[in-house]
Amino acid sequence: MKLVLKIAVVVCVAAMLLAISVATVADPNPQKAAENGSQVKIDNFTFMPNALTVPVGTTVKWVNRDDIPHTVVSDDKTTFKSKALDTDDNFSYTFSKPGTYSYFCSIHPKMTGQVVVQ
Ligand SMILES: [Cu+2]
Repeated sequence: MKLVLKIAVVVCVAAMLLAISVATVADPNPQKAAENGSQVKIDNFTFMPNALTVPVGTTVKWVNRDDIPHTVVSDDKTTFKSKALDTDDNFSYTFSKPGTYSYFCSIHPKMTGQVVVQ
């Protein structure tokens, strides 16, 4: 009877450790990918990367590395709309719904980019 109890405790502890290791292994990776892939640099009249694919819930940050001001405005002009970003200014928007979001710079409308949210 005592041995059965011991085995039950060992199995329980093993299951808990497995759950913890799965949680710690599974969690940081998507987060890290989101952090690395959620920034768009604006330089030389170009959004880089020009098309960005992110998971739902990602906050995308645009940073203006150009010497002149730019804006980040969604094609519908309502989903997101930054003020004029001076050099090194940034603008962030969190994409909570899947879809393809095209955007442009309202000062230089030929500057366009796209965020695909999956
Ligand atoms: Cu611009």
